[in-house]
Amino acid sequence: MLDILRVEALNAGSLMKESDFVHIYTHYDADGISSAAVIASALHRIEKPFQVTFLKGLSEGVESDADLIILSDMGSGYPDIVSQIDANVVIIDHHFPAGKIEGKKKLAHVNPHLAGLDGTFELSASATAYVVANTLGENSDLAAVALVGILGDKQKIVGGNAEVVRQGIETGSIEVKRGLNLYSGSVREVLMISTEPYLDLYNKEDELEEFLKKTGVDGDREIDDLTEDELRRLADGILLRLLRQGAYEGVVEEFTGKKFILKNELITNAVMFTDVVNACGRASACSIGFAICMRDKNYLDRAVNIWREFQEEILKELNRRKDEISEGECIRYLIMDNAPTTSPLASIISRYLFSDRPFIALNLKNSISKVSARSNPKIPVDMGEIMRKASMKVGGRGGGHKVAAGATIPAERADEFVKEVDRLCCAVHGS
Ligand SMILES: [Mn+2]
Repeated sequence: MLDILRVEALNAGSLMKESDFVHIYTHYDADGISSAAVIASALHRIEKPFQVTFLKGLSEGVESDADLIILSDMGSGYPDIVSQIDANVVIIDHHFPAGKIEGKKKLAHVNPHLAGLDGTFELSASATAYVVANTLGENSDLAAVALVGILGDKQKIVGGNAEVVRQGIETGSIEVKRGLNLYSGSVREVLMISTEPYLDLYNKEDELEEFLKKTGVDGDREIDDLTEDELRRLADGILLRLLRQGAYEGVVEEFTGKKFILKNELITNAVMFTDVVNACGRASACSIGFAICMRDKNYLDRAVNIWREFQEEILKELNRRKDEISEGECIRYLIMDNAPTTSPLASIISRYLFSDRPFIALNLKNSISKVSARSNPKIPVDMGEIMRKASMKVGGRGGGHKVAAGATIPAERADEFVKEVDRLCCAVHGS
């Protein structure tokens, strides 16, 4: 299936080979960081010098003396900006292309959408980068790094992604094991700090000890060393707790069954590696996330510390905010002032605490309010559509997917906005 990308990937590969110096611009999230690492590793192995810059978006602009600019996890949506770049350009992206690019010099545009593949769920930028990397040499071990982007973008392991993972398994860089998709570490620490699934055990020592006693699993044991029997009891305990908490049933599948082990990476637990890289990106420490994707041991401790602080910040914020959640007729909502983060909170609350209704979180900053909206497949509303309509009504902008959407609205019209979202959600329910 990935062969269909190969022609354009080969073009990208030859531009990389013929350049003297490469400047990679990439997105700051886990997919962007891991994509850059896949490309950079391949360049390093053919002794091609490179530099990496992390961006929130391409609108920040590109300025470089390099004779080859690589745009990864971005570029396809900005034909105007790309057309102005005065160097050879390689785009390695999986966002929907938004028009014709007139390159000033040579251009290779590797994007699953252009080859008839699904880039939304079935091929991440990192997996696309993996295809390009393998035109430069035997780089199949990088499938493990590509998996970080696949998981980070919450894509599915089907189609092209599945092919990348299969190659990783065949060549020994990825192993699939039966088990729970939890972080690695002591059982006690993992249960406390986990956000996927979120178990509401942070800073609740008595409850945690009670939970461990009931499940009969020693909290000091390493999760990765548990026997099948212990794992089963732990899984049962977690399931029961999730259902009592009000979690969406769909989350159960996500943490039971199989887990991916990355044999050659600094963090072998794939979900943990992904979350560490993601946390580095969100904490403006992209280069540390990049370094561990490049297997540089010197940065491992710092990366893990950033991740731990990031987790704790979310968990503390959840403990603070949980009681502030309000109810409308058909939705639940949370209005916050200058909160450090909105979207991880909204995801956790809607997935693990209140999954029966759509949920929106508003974060008021100065005159603007950022909105994160969440739903799940069991609720028959399209939050993307509702965000678009409701934000328009109050002079803002919004949109997104059915289950995850967002908006930016004028802060002084927040109450009116919440009422409109509630009304639109009720209208859907009623019909
Ligand atoms: Mn991506």
